[in-house]
Amino acid sequence: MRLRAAAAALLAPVLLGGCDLVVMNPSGDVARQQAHLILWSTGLMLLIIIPVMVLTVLFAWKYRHGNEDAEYAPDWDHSTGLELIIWSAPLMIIIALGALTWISTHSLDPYRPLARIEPGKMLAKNAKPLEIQVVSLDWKWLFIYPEQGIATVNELVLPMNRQVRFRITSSSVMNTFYVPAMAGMIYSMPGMETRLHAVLNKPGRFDGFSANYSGAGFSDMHFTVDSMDDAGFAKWASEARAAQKRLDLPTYVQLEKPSEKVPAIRYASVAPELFDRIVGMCTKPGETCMQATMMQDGSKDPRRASGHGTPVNNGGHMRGSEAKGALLKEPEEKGSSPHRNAPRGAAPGSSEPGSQANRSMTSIDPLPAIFAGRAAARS
Ligand SMILES: [Cu+2]
Repeated sequence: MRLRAAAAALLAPVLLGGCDLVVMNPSGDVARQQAHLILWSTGLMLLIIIPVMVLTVLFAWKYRHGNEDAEYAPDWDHSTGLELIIWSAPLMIIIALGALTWISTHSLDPYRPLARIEPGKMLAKNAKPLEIQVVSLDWKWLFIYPEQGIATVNELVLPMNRQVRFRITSSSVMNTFYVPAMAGMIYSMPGMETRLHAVLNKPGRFDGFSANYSGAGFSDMHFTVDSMDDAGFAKWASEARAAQKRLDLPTYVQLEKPSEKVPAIRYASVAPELFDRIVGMCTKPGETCMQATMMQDGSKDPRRASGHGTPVNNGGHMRGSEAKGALLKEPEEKGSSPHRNAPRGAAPGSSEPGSQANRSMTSIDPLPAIFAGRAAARS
């Protein structure tokens, strides 16, 4: 028995070393910082958990029934020293965890442009990020490269060690854009745009997928992420530019239709402002873009001649217009109704033992005249 336990203890690191958890061993600087955050917070919490578990066993052993040597103190009830340890240790850990969380949620904010490419290598202030527009379709991923003028489906290629700015949206339902080796997951939502800044530091092929269930074809809604050096990326982009297919609006409307297990597709060109049209939900002919609707609604408001910023569904009811209804009436304008639960005097029975009114102690005030009249007419 003891031998088997020893063997298990010896084997554990070997067995655990075999699995390569991509989240804990990523290839992008952002995901690595997130992995460090997980390790630090786990370590900080273990500072409490491990001593508590060890002490539990220790106390149970020391004060066991059979131990005659344990000190017996039935009147003990307070120890300032113990209180100090018990309260200060978790307090310090919470403060440390809070500081760590505060700093990293701000420095790892996905909307914030990266400050560094990898540890110790700061990003030049004027270095332009590569913009990639990501659209989650049913059930495939569309990537638009505005700088290169190309687009792909289910194939994402990134130049190594260059900051990438992802602009993310969805065509129909909510998904999440997730490349575990690169950074955390970001929701893609129809009619709106979310963002992610990230970088890959190692060459290779990684997995990308959605972590938010979106229906029948969800299981095969994967894409490959290839990280290449600059020359490889340029070569790939020029190959894509030589592709047969072009992504104009009618092609996009076809592409948008639900389909499963779609192989990688490359498009040599992209309709101008396609991504903004997808966000504005106006890819089909004759549809008005949401941005335009907002401008129009905004321009109805005389105080907003610039045509900016009023919500879409606010038409016809601008701020500052007269509100109607009870909220704006004076109390005397609203009138009043009978006060049915006002305190009433003692029951008649207490002063008039034989009164007719004692027959029904549940009766309340007579009905208001208007109802009483109708009730009388009915009977
Ligand atoms: Cu949400």
